[in-house]
Amino acid sequence: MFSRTTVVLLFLVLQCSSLVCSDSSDLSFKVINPPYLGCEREVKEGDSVHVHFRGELRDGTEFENTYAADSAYNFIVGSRKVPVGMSQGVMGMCPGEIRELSVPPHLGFGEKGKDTIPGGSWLLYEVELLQVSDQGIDLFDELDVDQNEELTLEELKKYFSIPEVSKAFGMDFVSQDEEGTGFLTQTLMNLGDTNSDDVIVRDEFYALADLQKFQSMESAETELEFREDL
Ligand SMILES: [Ca+2]
Ligand SMILES: [Ca+2]
Repeated sequence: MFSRTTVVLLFLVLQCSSLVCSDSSDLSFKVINPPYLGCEREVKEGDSVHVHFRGELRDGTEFENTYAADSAYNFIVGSRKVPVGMSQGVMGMCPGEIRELSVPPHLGFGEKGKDTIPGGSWLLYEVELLQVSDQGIDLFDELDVDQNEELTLEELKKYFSIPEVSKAFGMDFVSQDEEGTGFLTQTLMNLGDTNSDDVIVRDEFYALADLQKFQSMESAETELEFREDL
């Protein structure tokens, strides 16, 4: 007769192919629409991608729809801006391709959930890749050193030393002294901290839009005023 241990081992062997067990809680996806003809560029880690997507819970509740908002979404693959499952799910995609992703909770919003998404939820996405471009960095991830999803003034200071940012501002900007950088950091905080709680959260940061918007800061710096309580 088989011992209990043997039965358990046999069960595991049946569940696993080769050395890797197929975990039913892994991410899975299927291609709904193949890529445009002649895909020359597949998405890889660190790429900047432009997507449209719909996100639903398993009970059919829609929690996000960029088509409805007519506002395509941009993120760096691997950035903490999106759940791990979203980054994993777009890897290897080509422009024009549409995939359906089934993301388990641990690759989604975990046991805590987020906003209207309850903890422990599976996330079902339909993602359409519009564009992929070369590597970028997610500035929020770069600045949020302690990864608490809030940027303090201290963390924000590093903003102007990030090469991509200094480049956008030009060499004159890089040569700003400490006092000047401090002033600009505070200006950035004032612009981004829309609820005035002295930290910038991810949504506030992205709402500051792209670097182009900041390029006018240097010339506008004399026109901007500090908040009254400073
Ligand atoms: Ca932080
Ligand atoms: Ca804030």
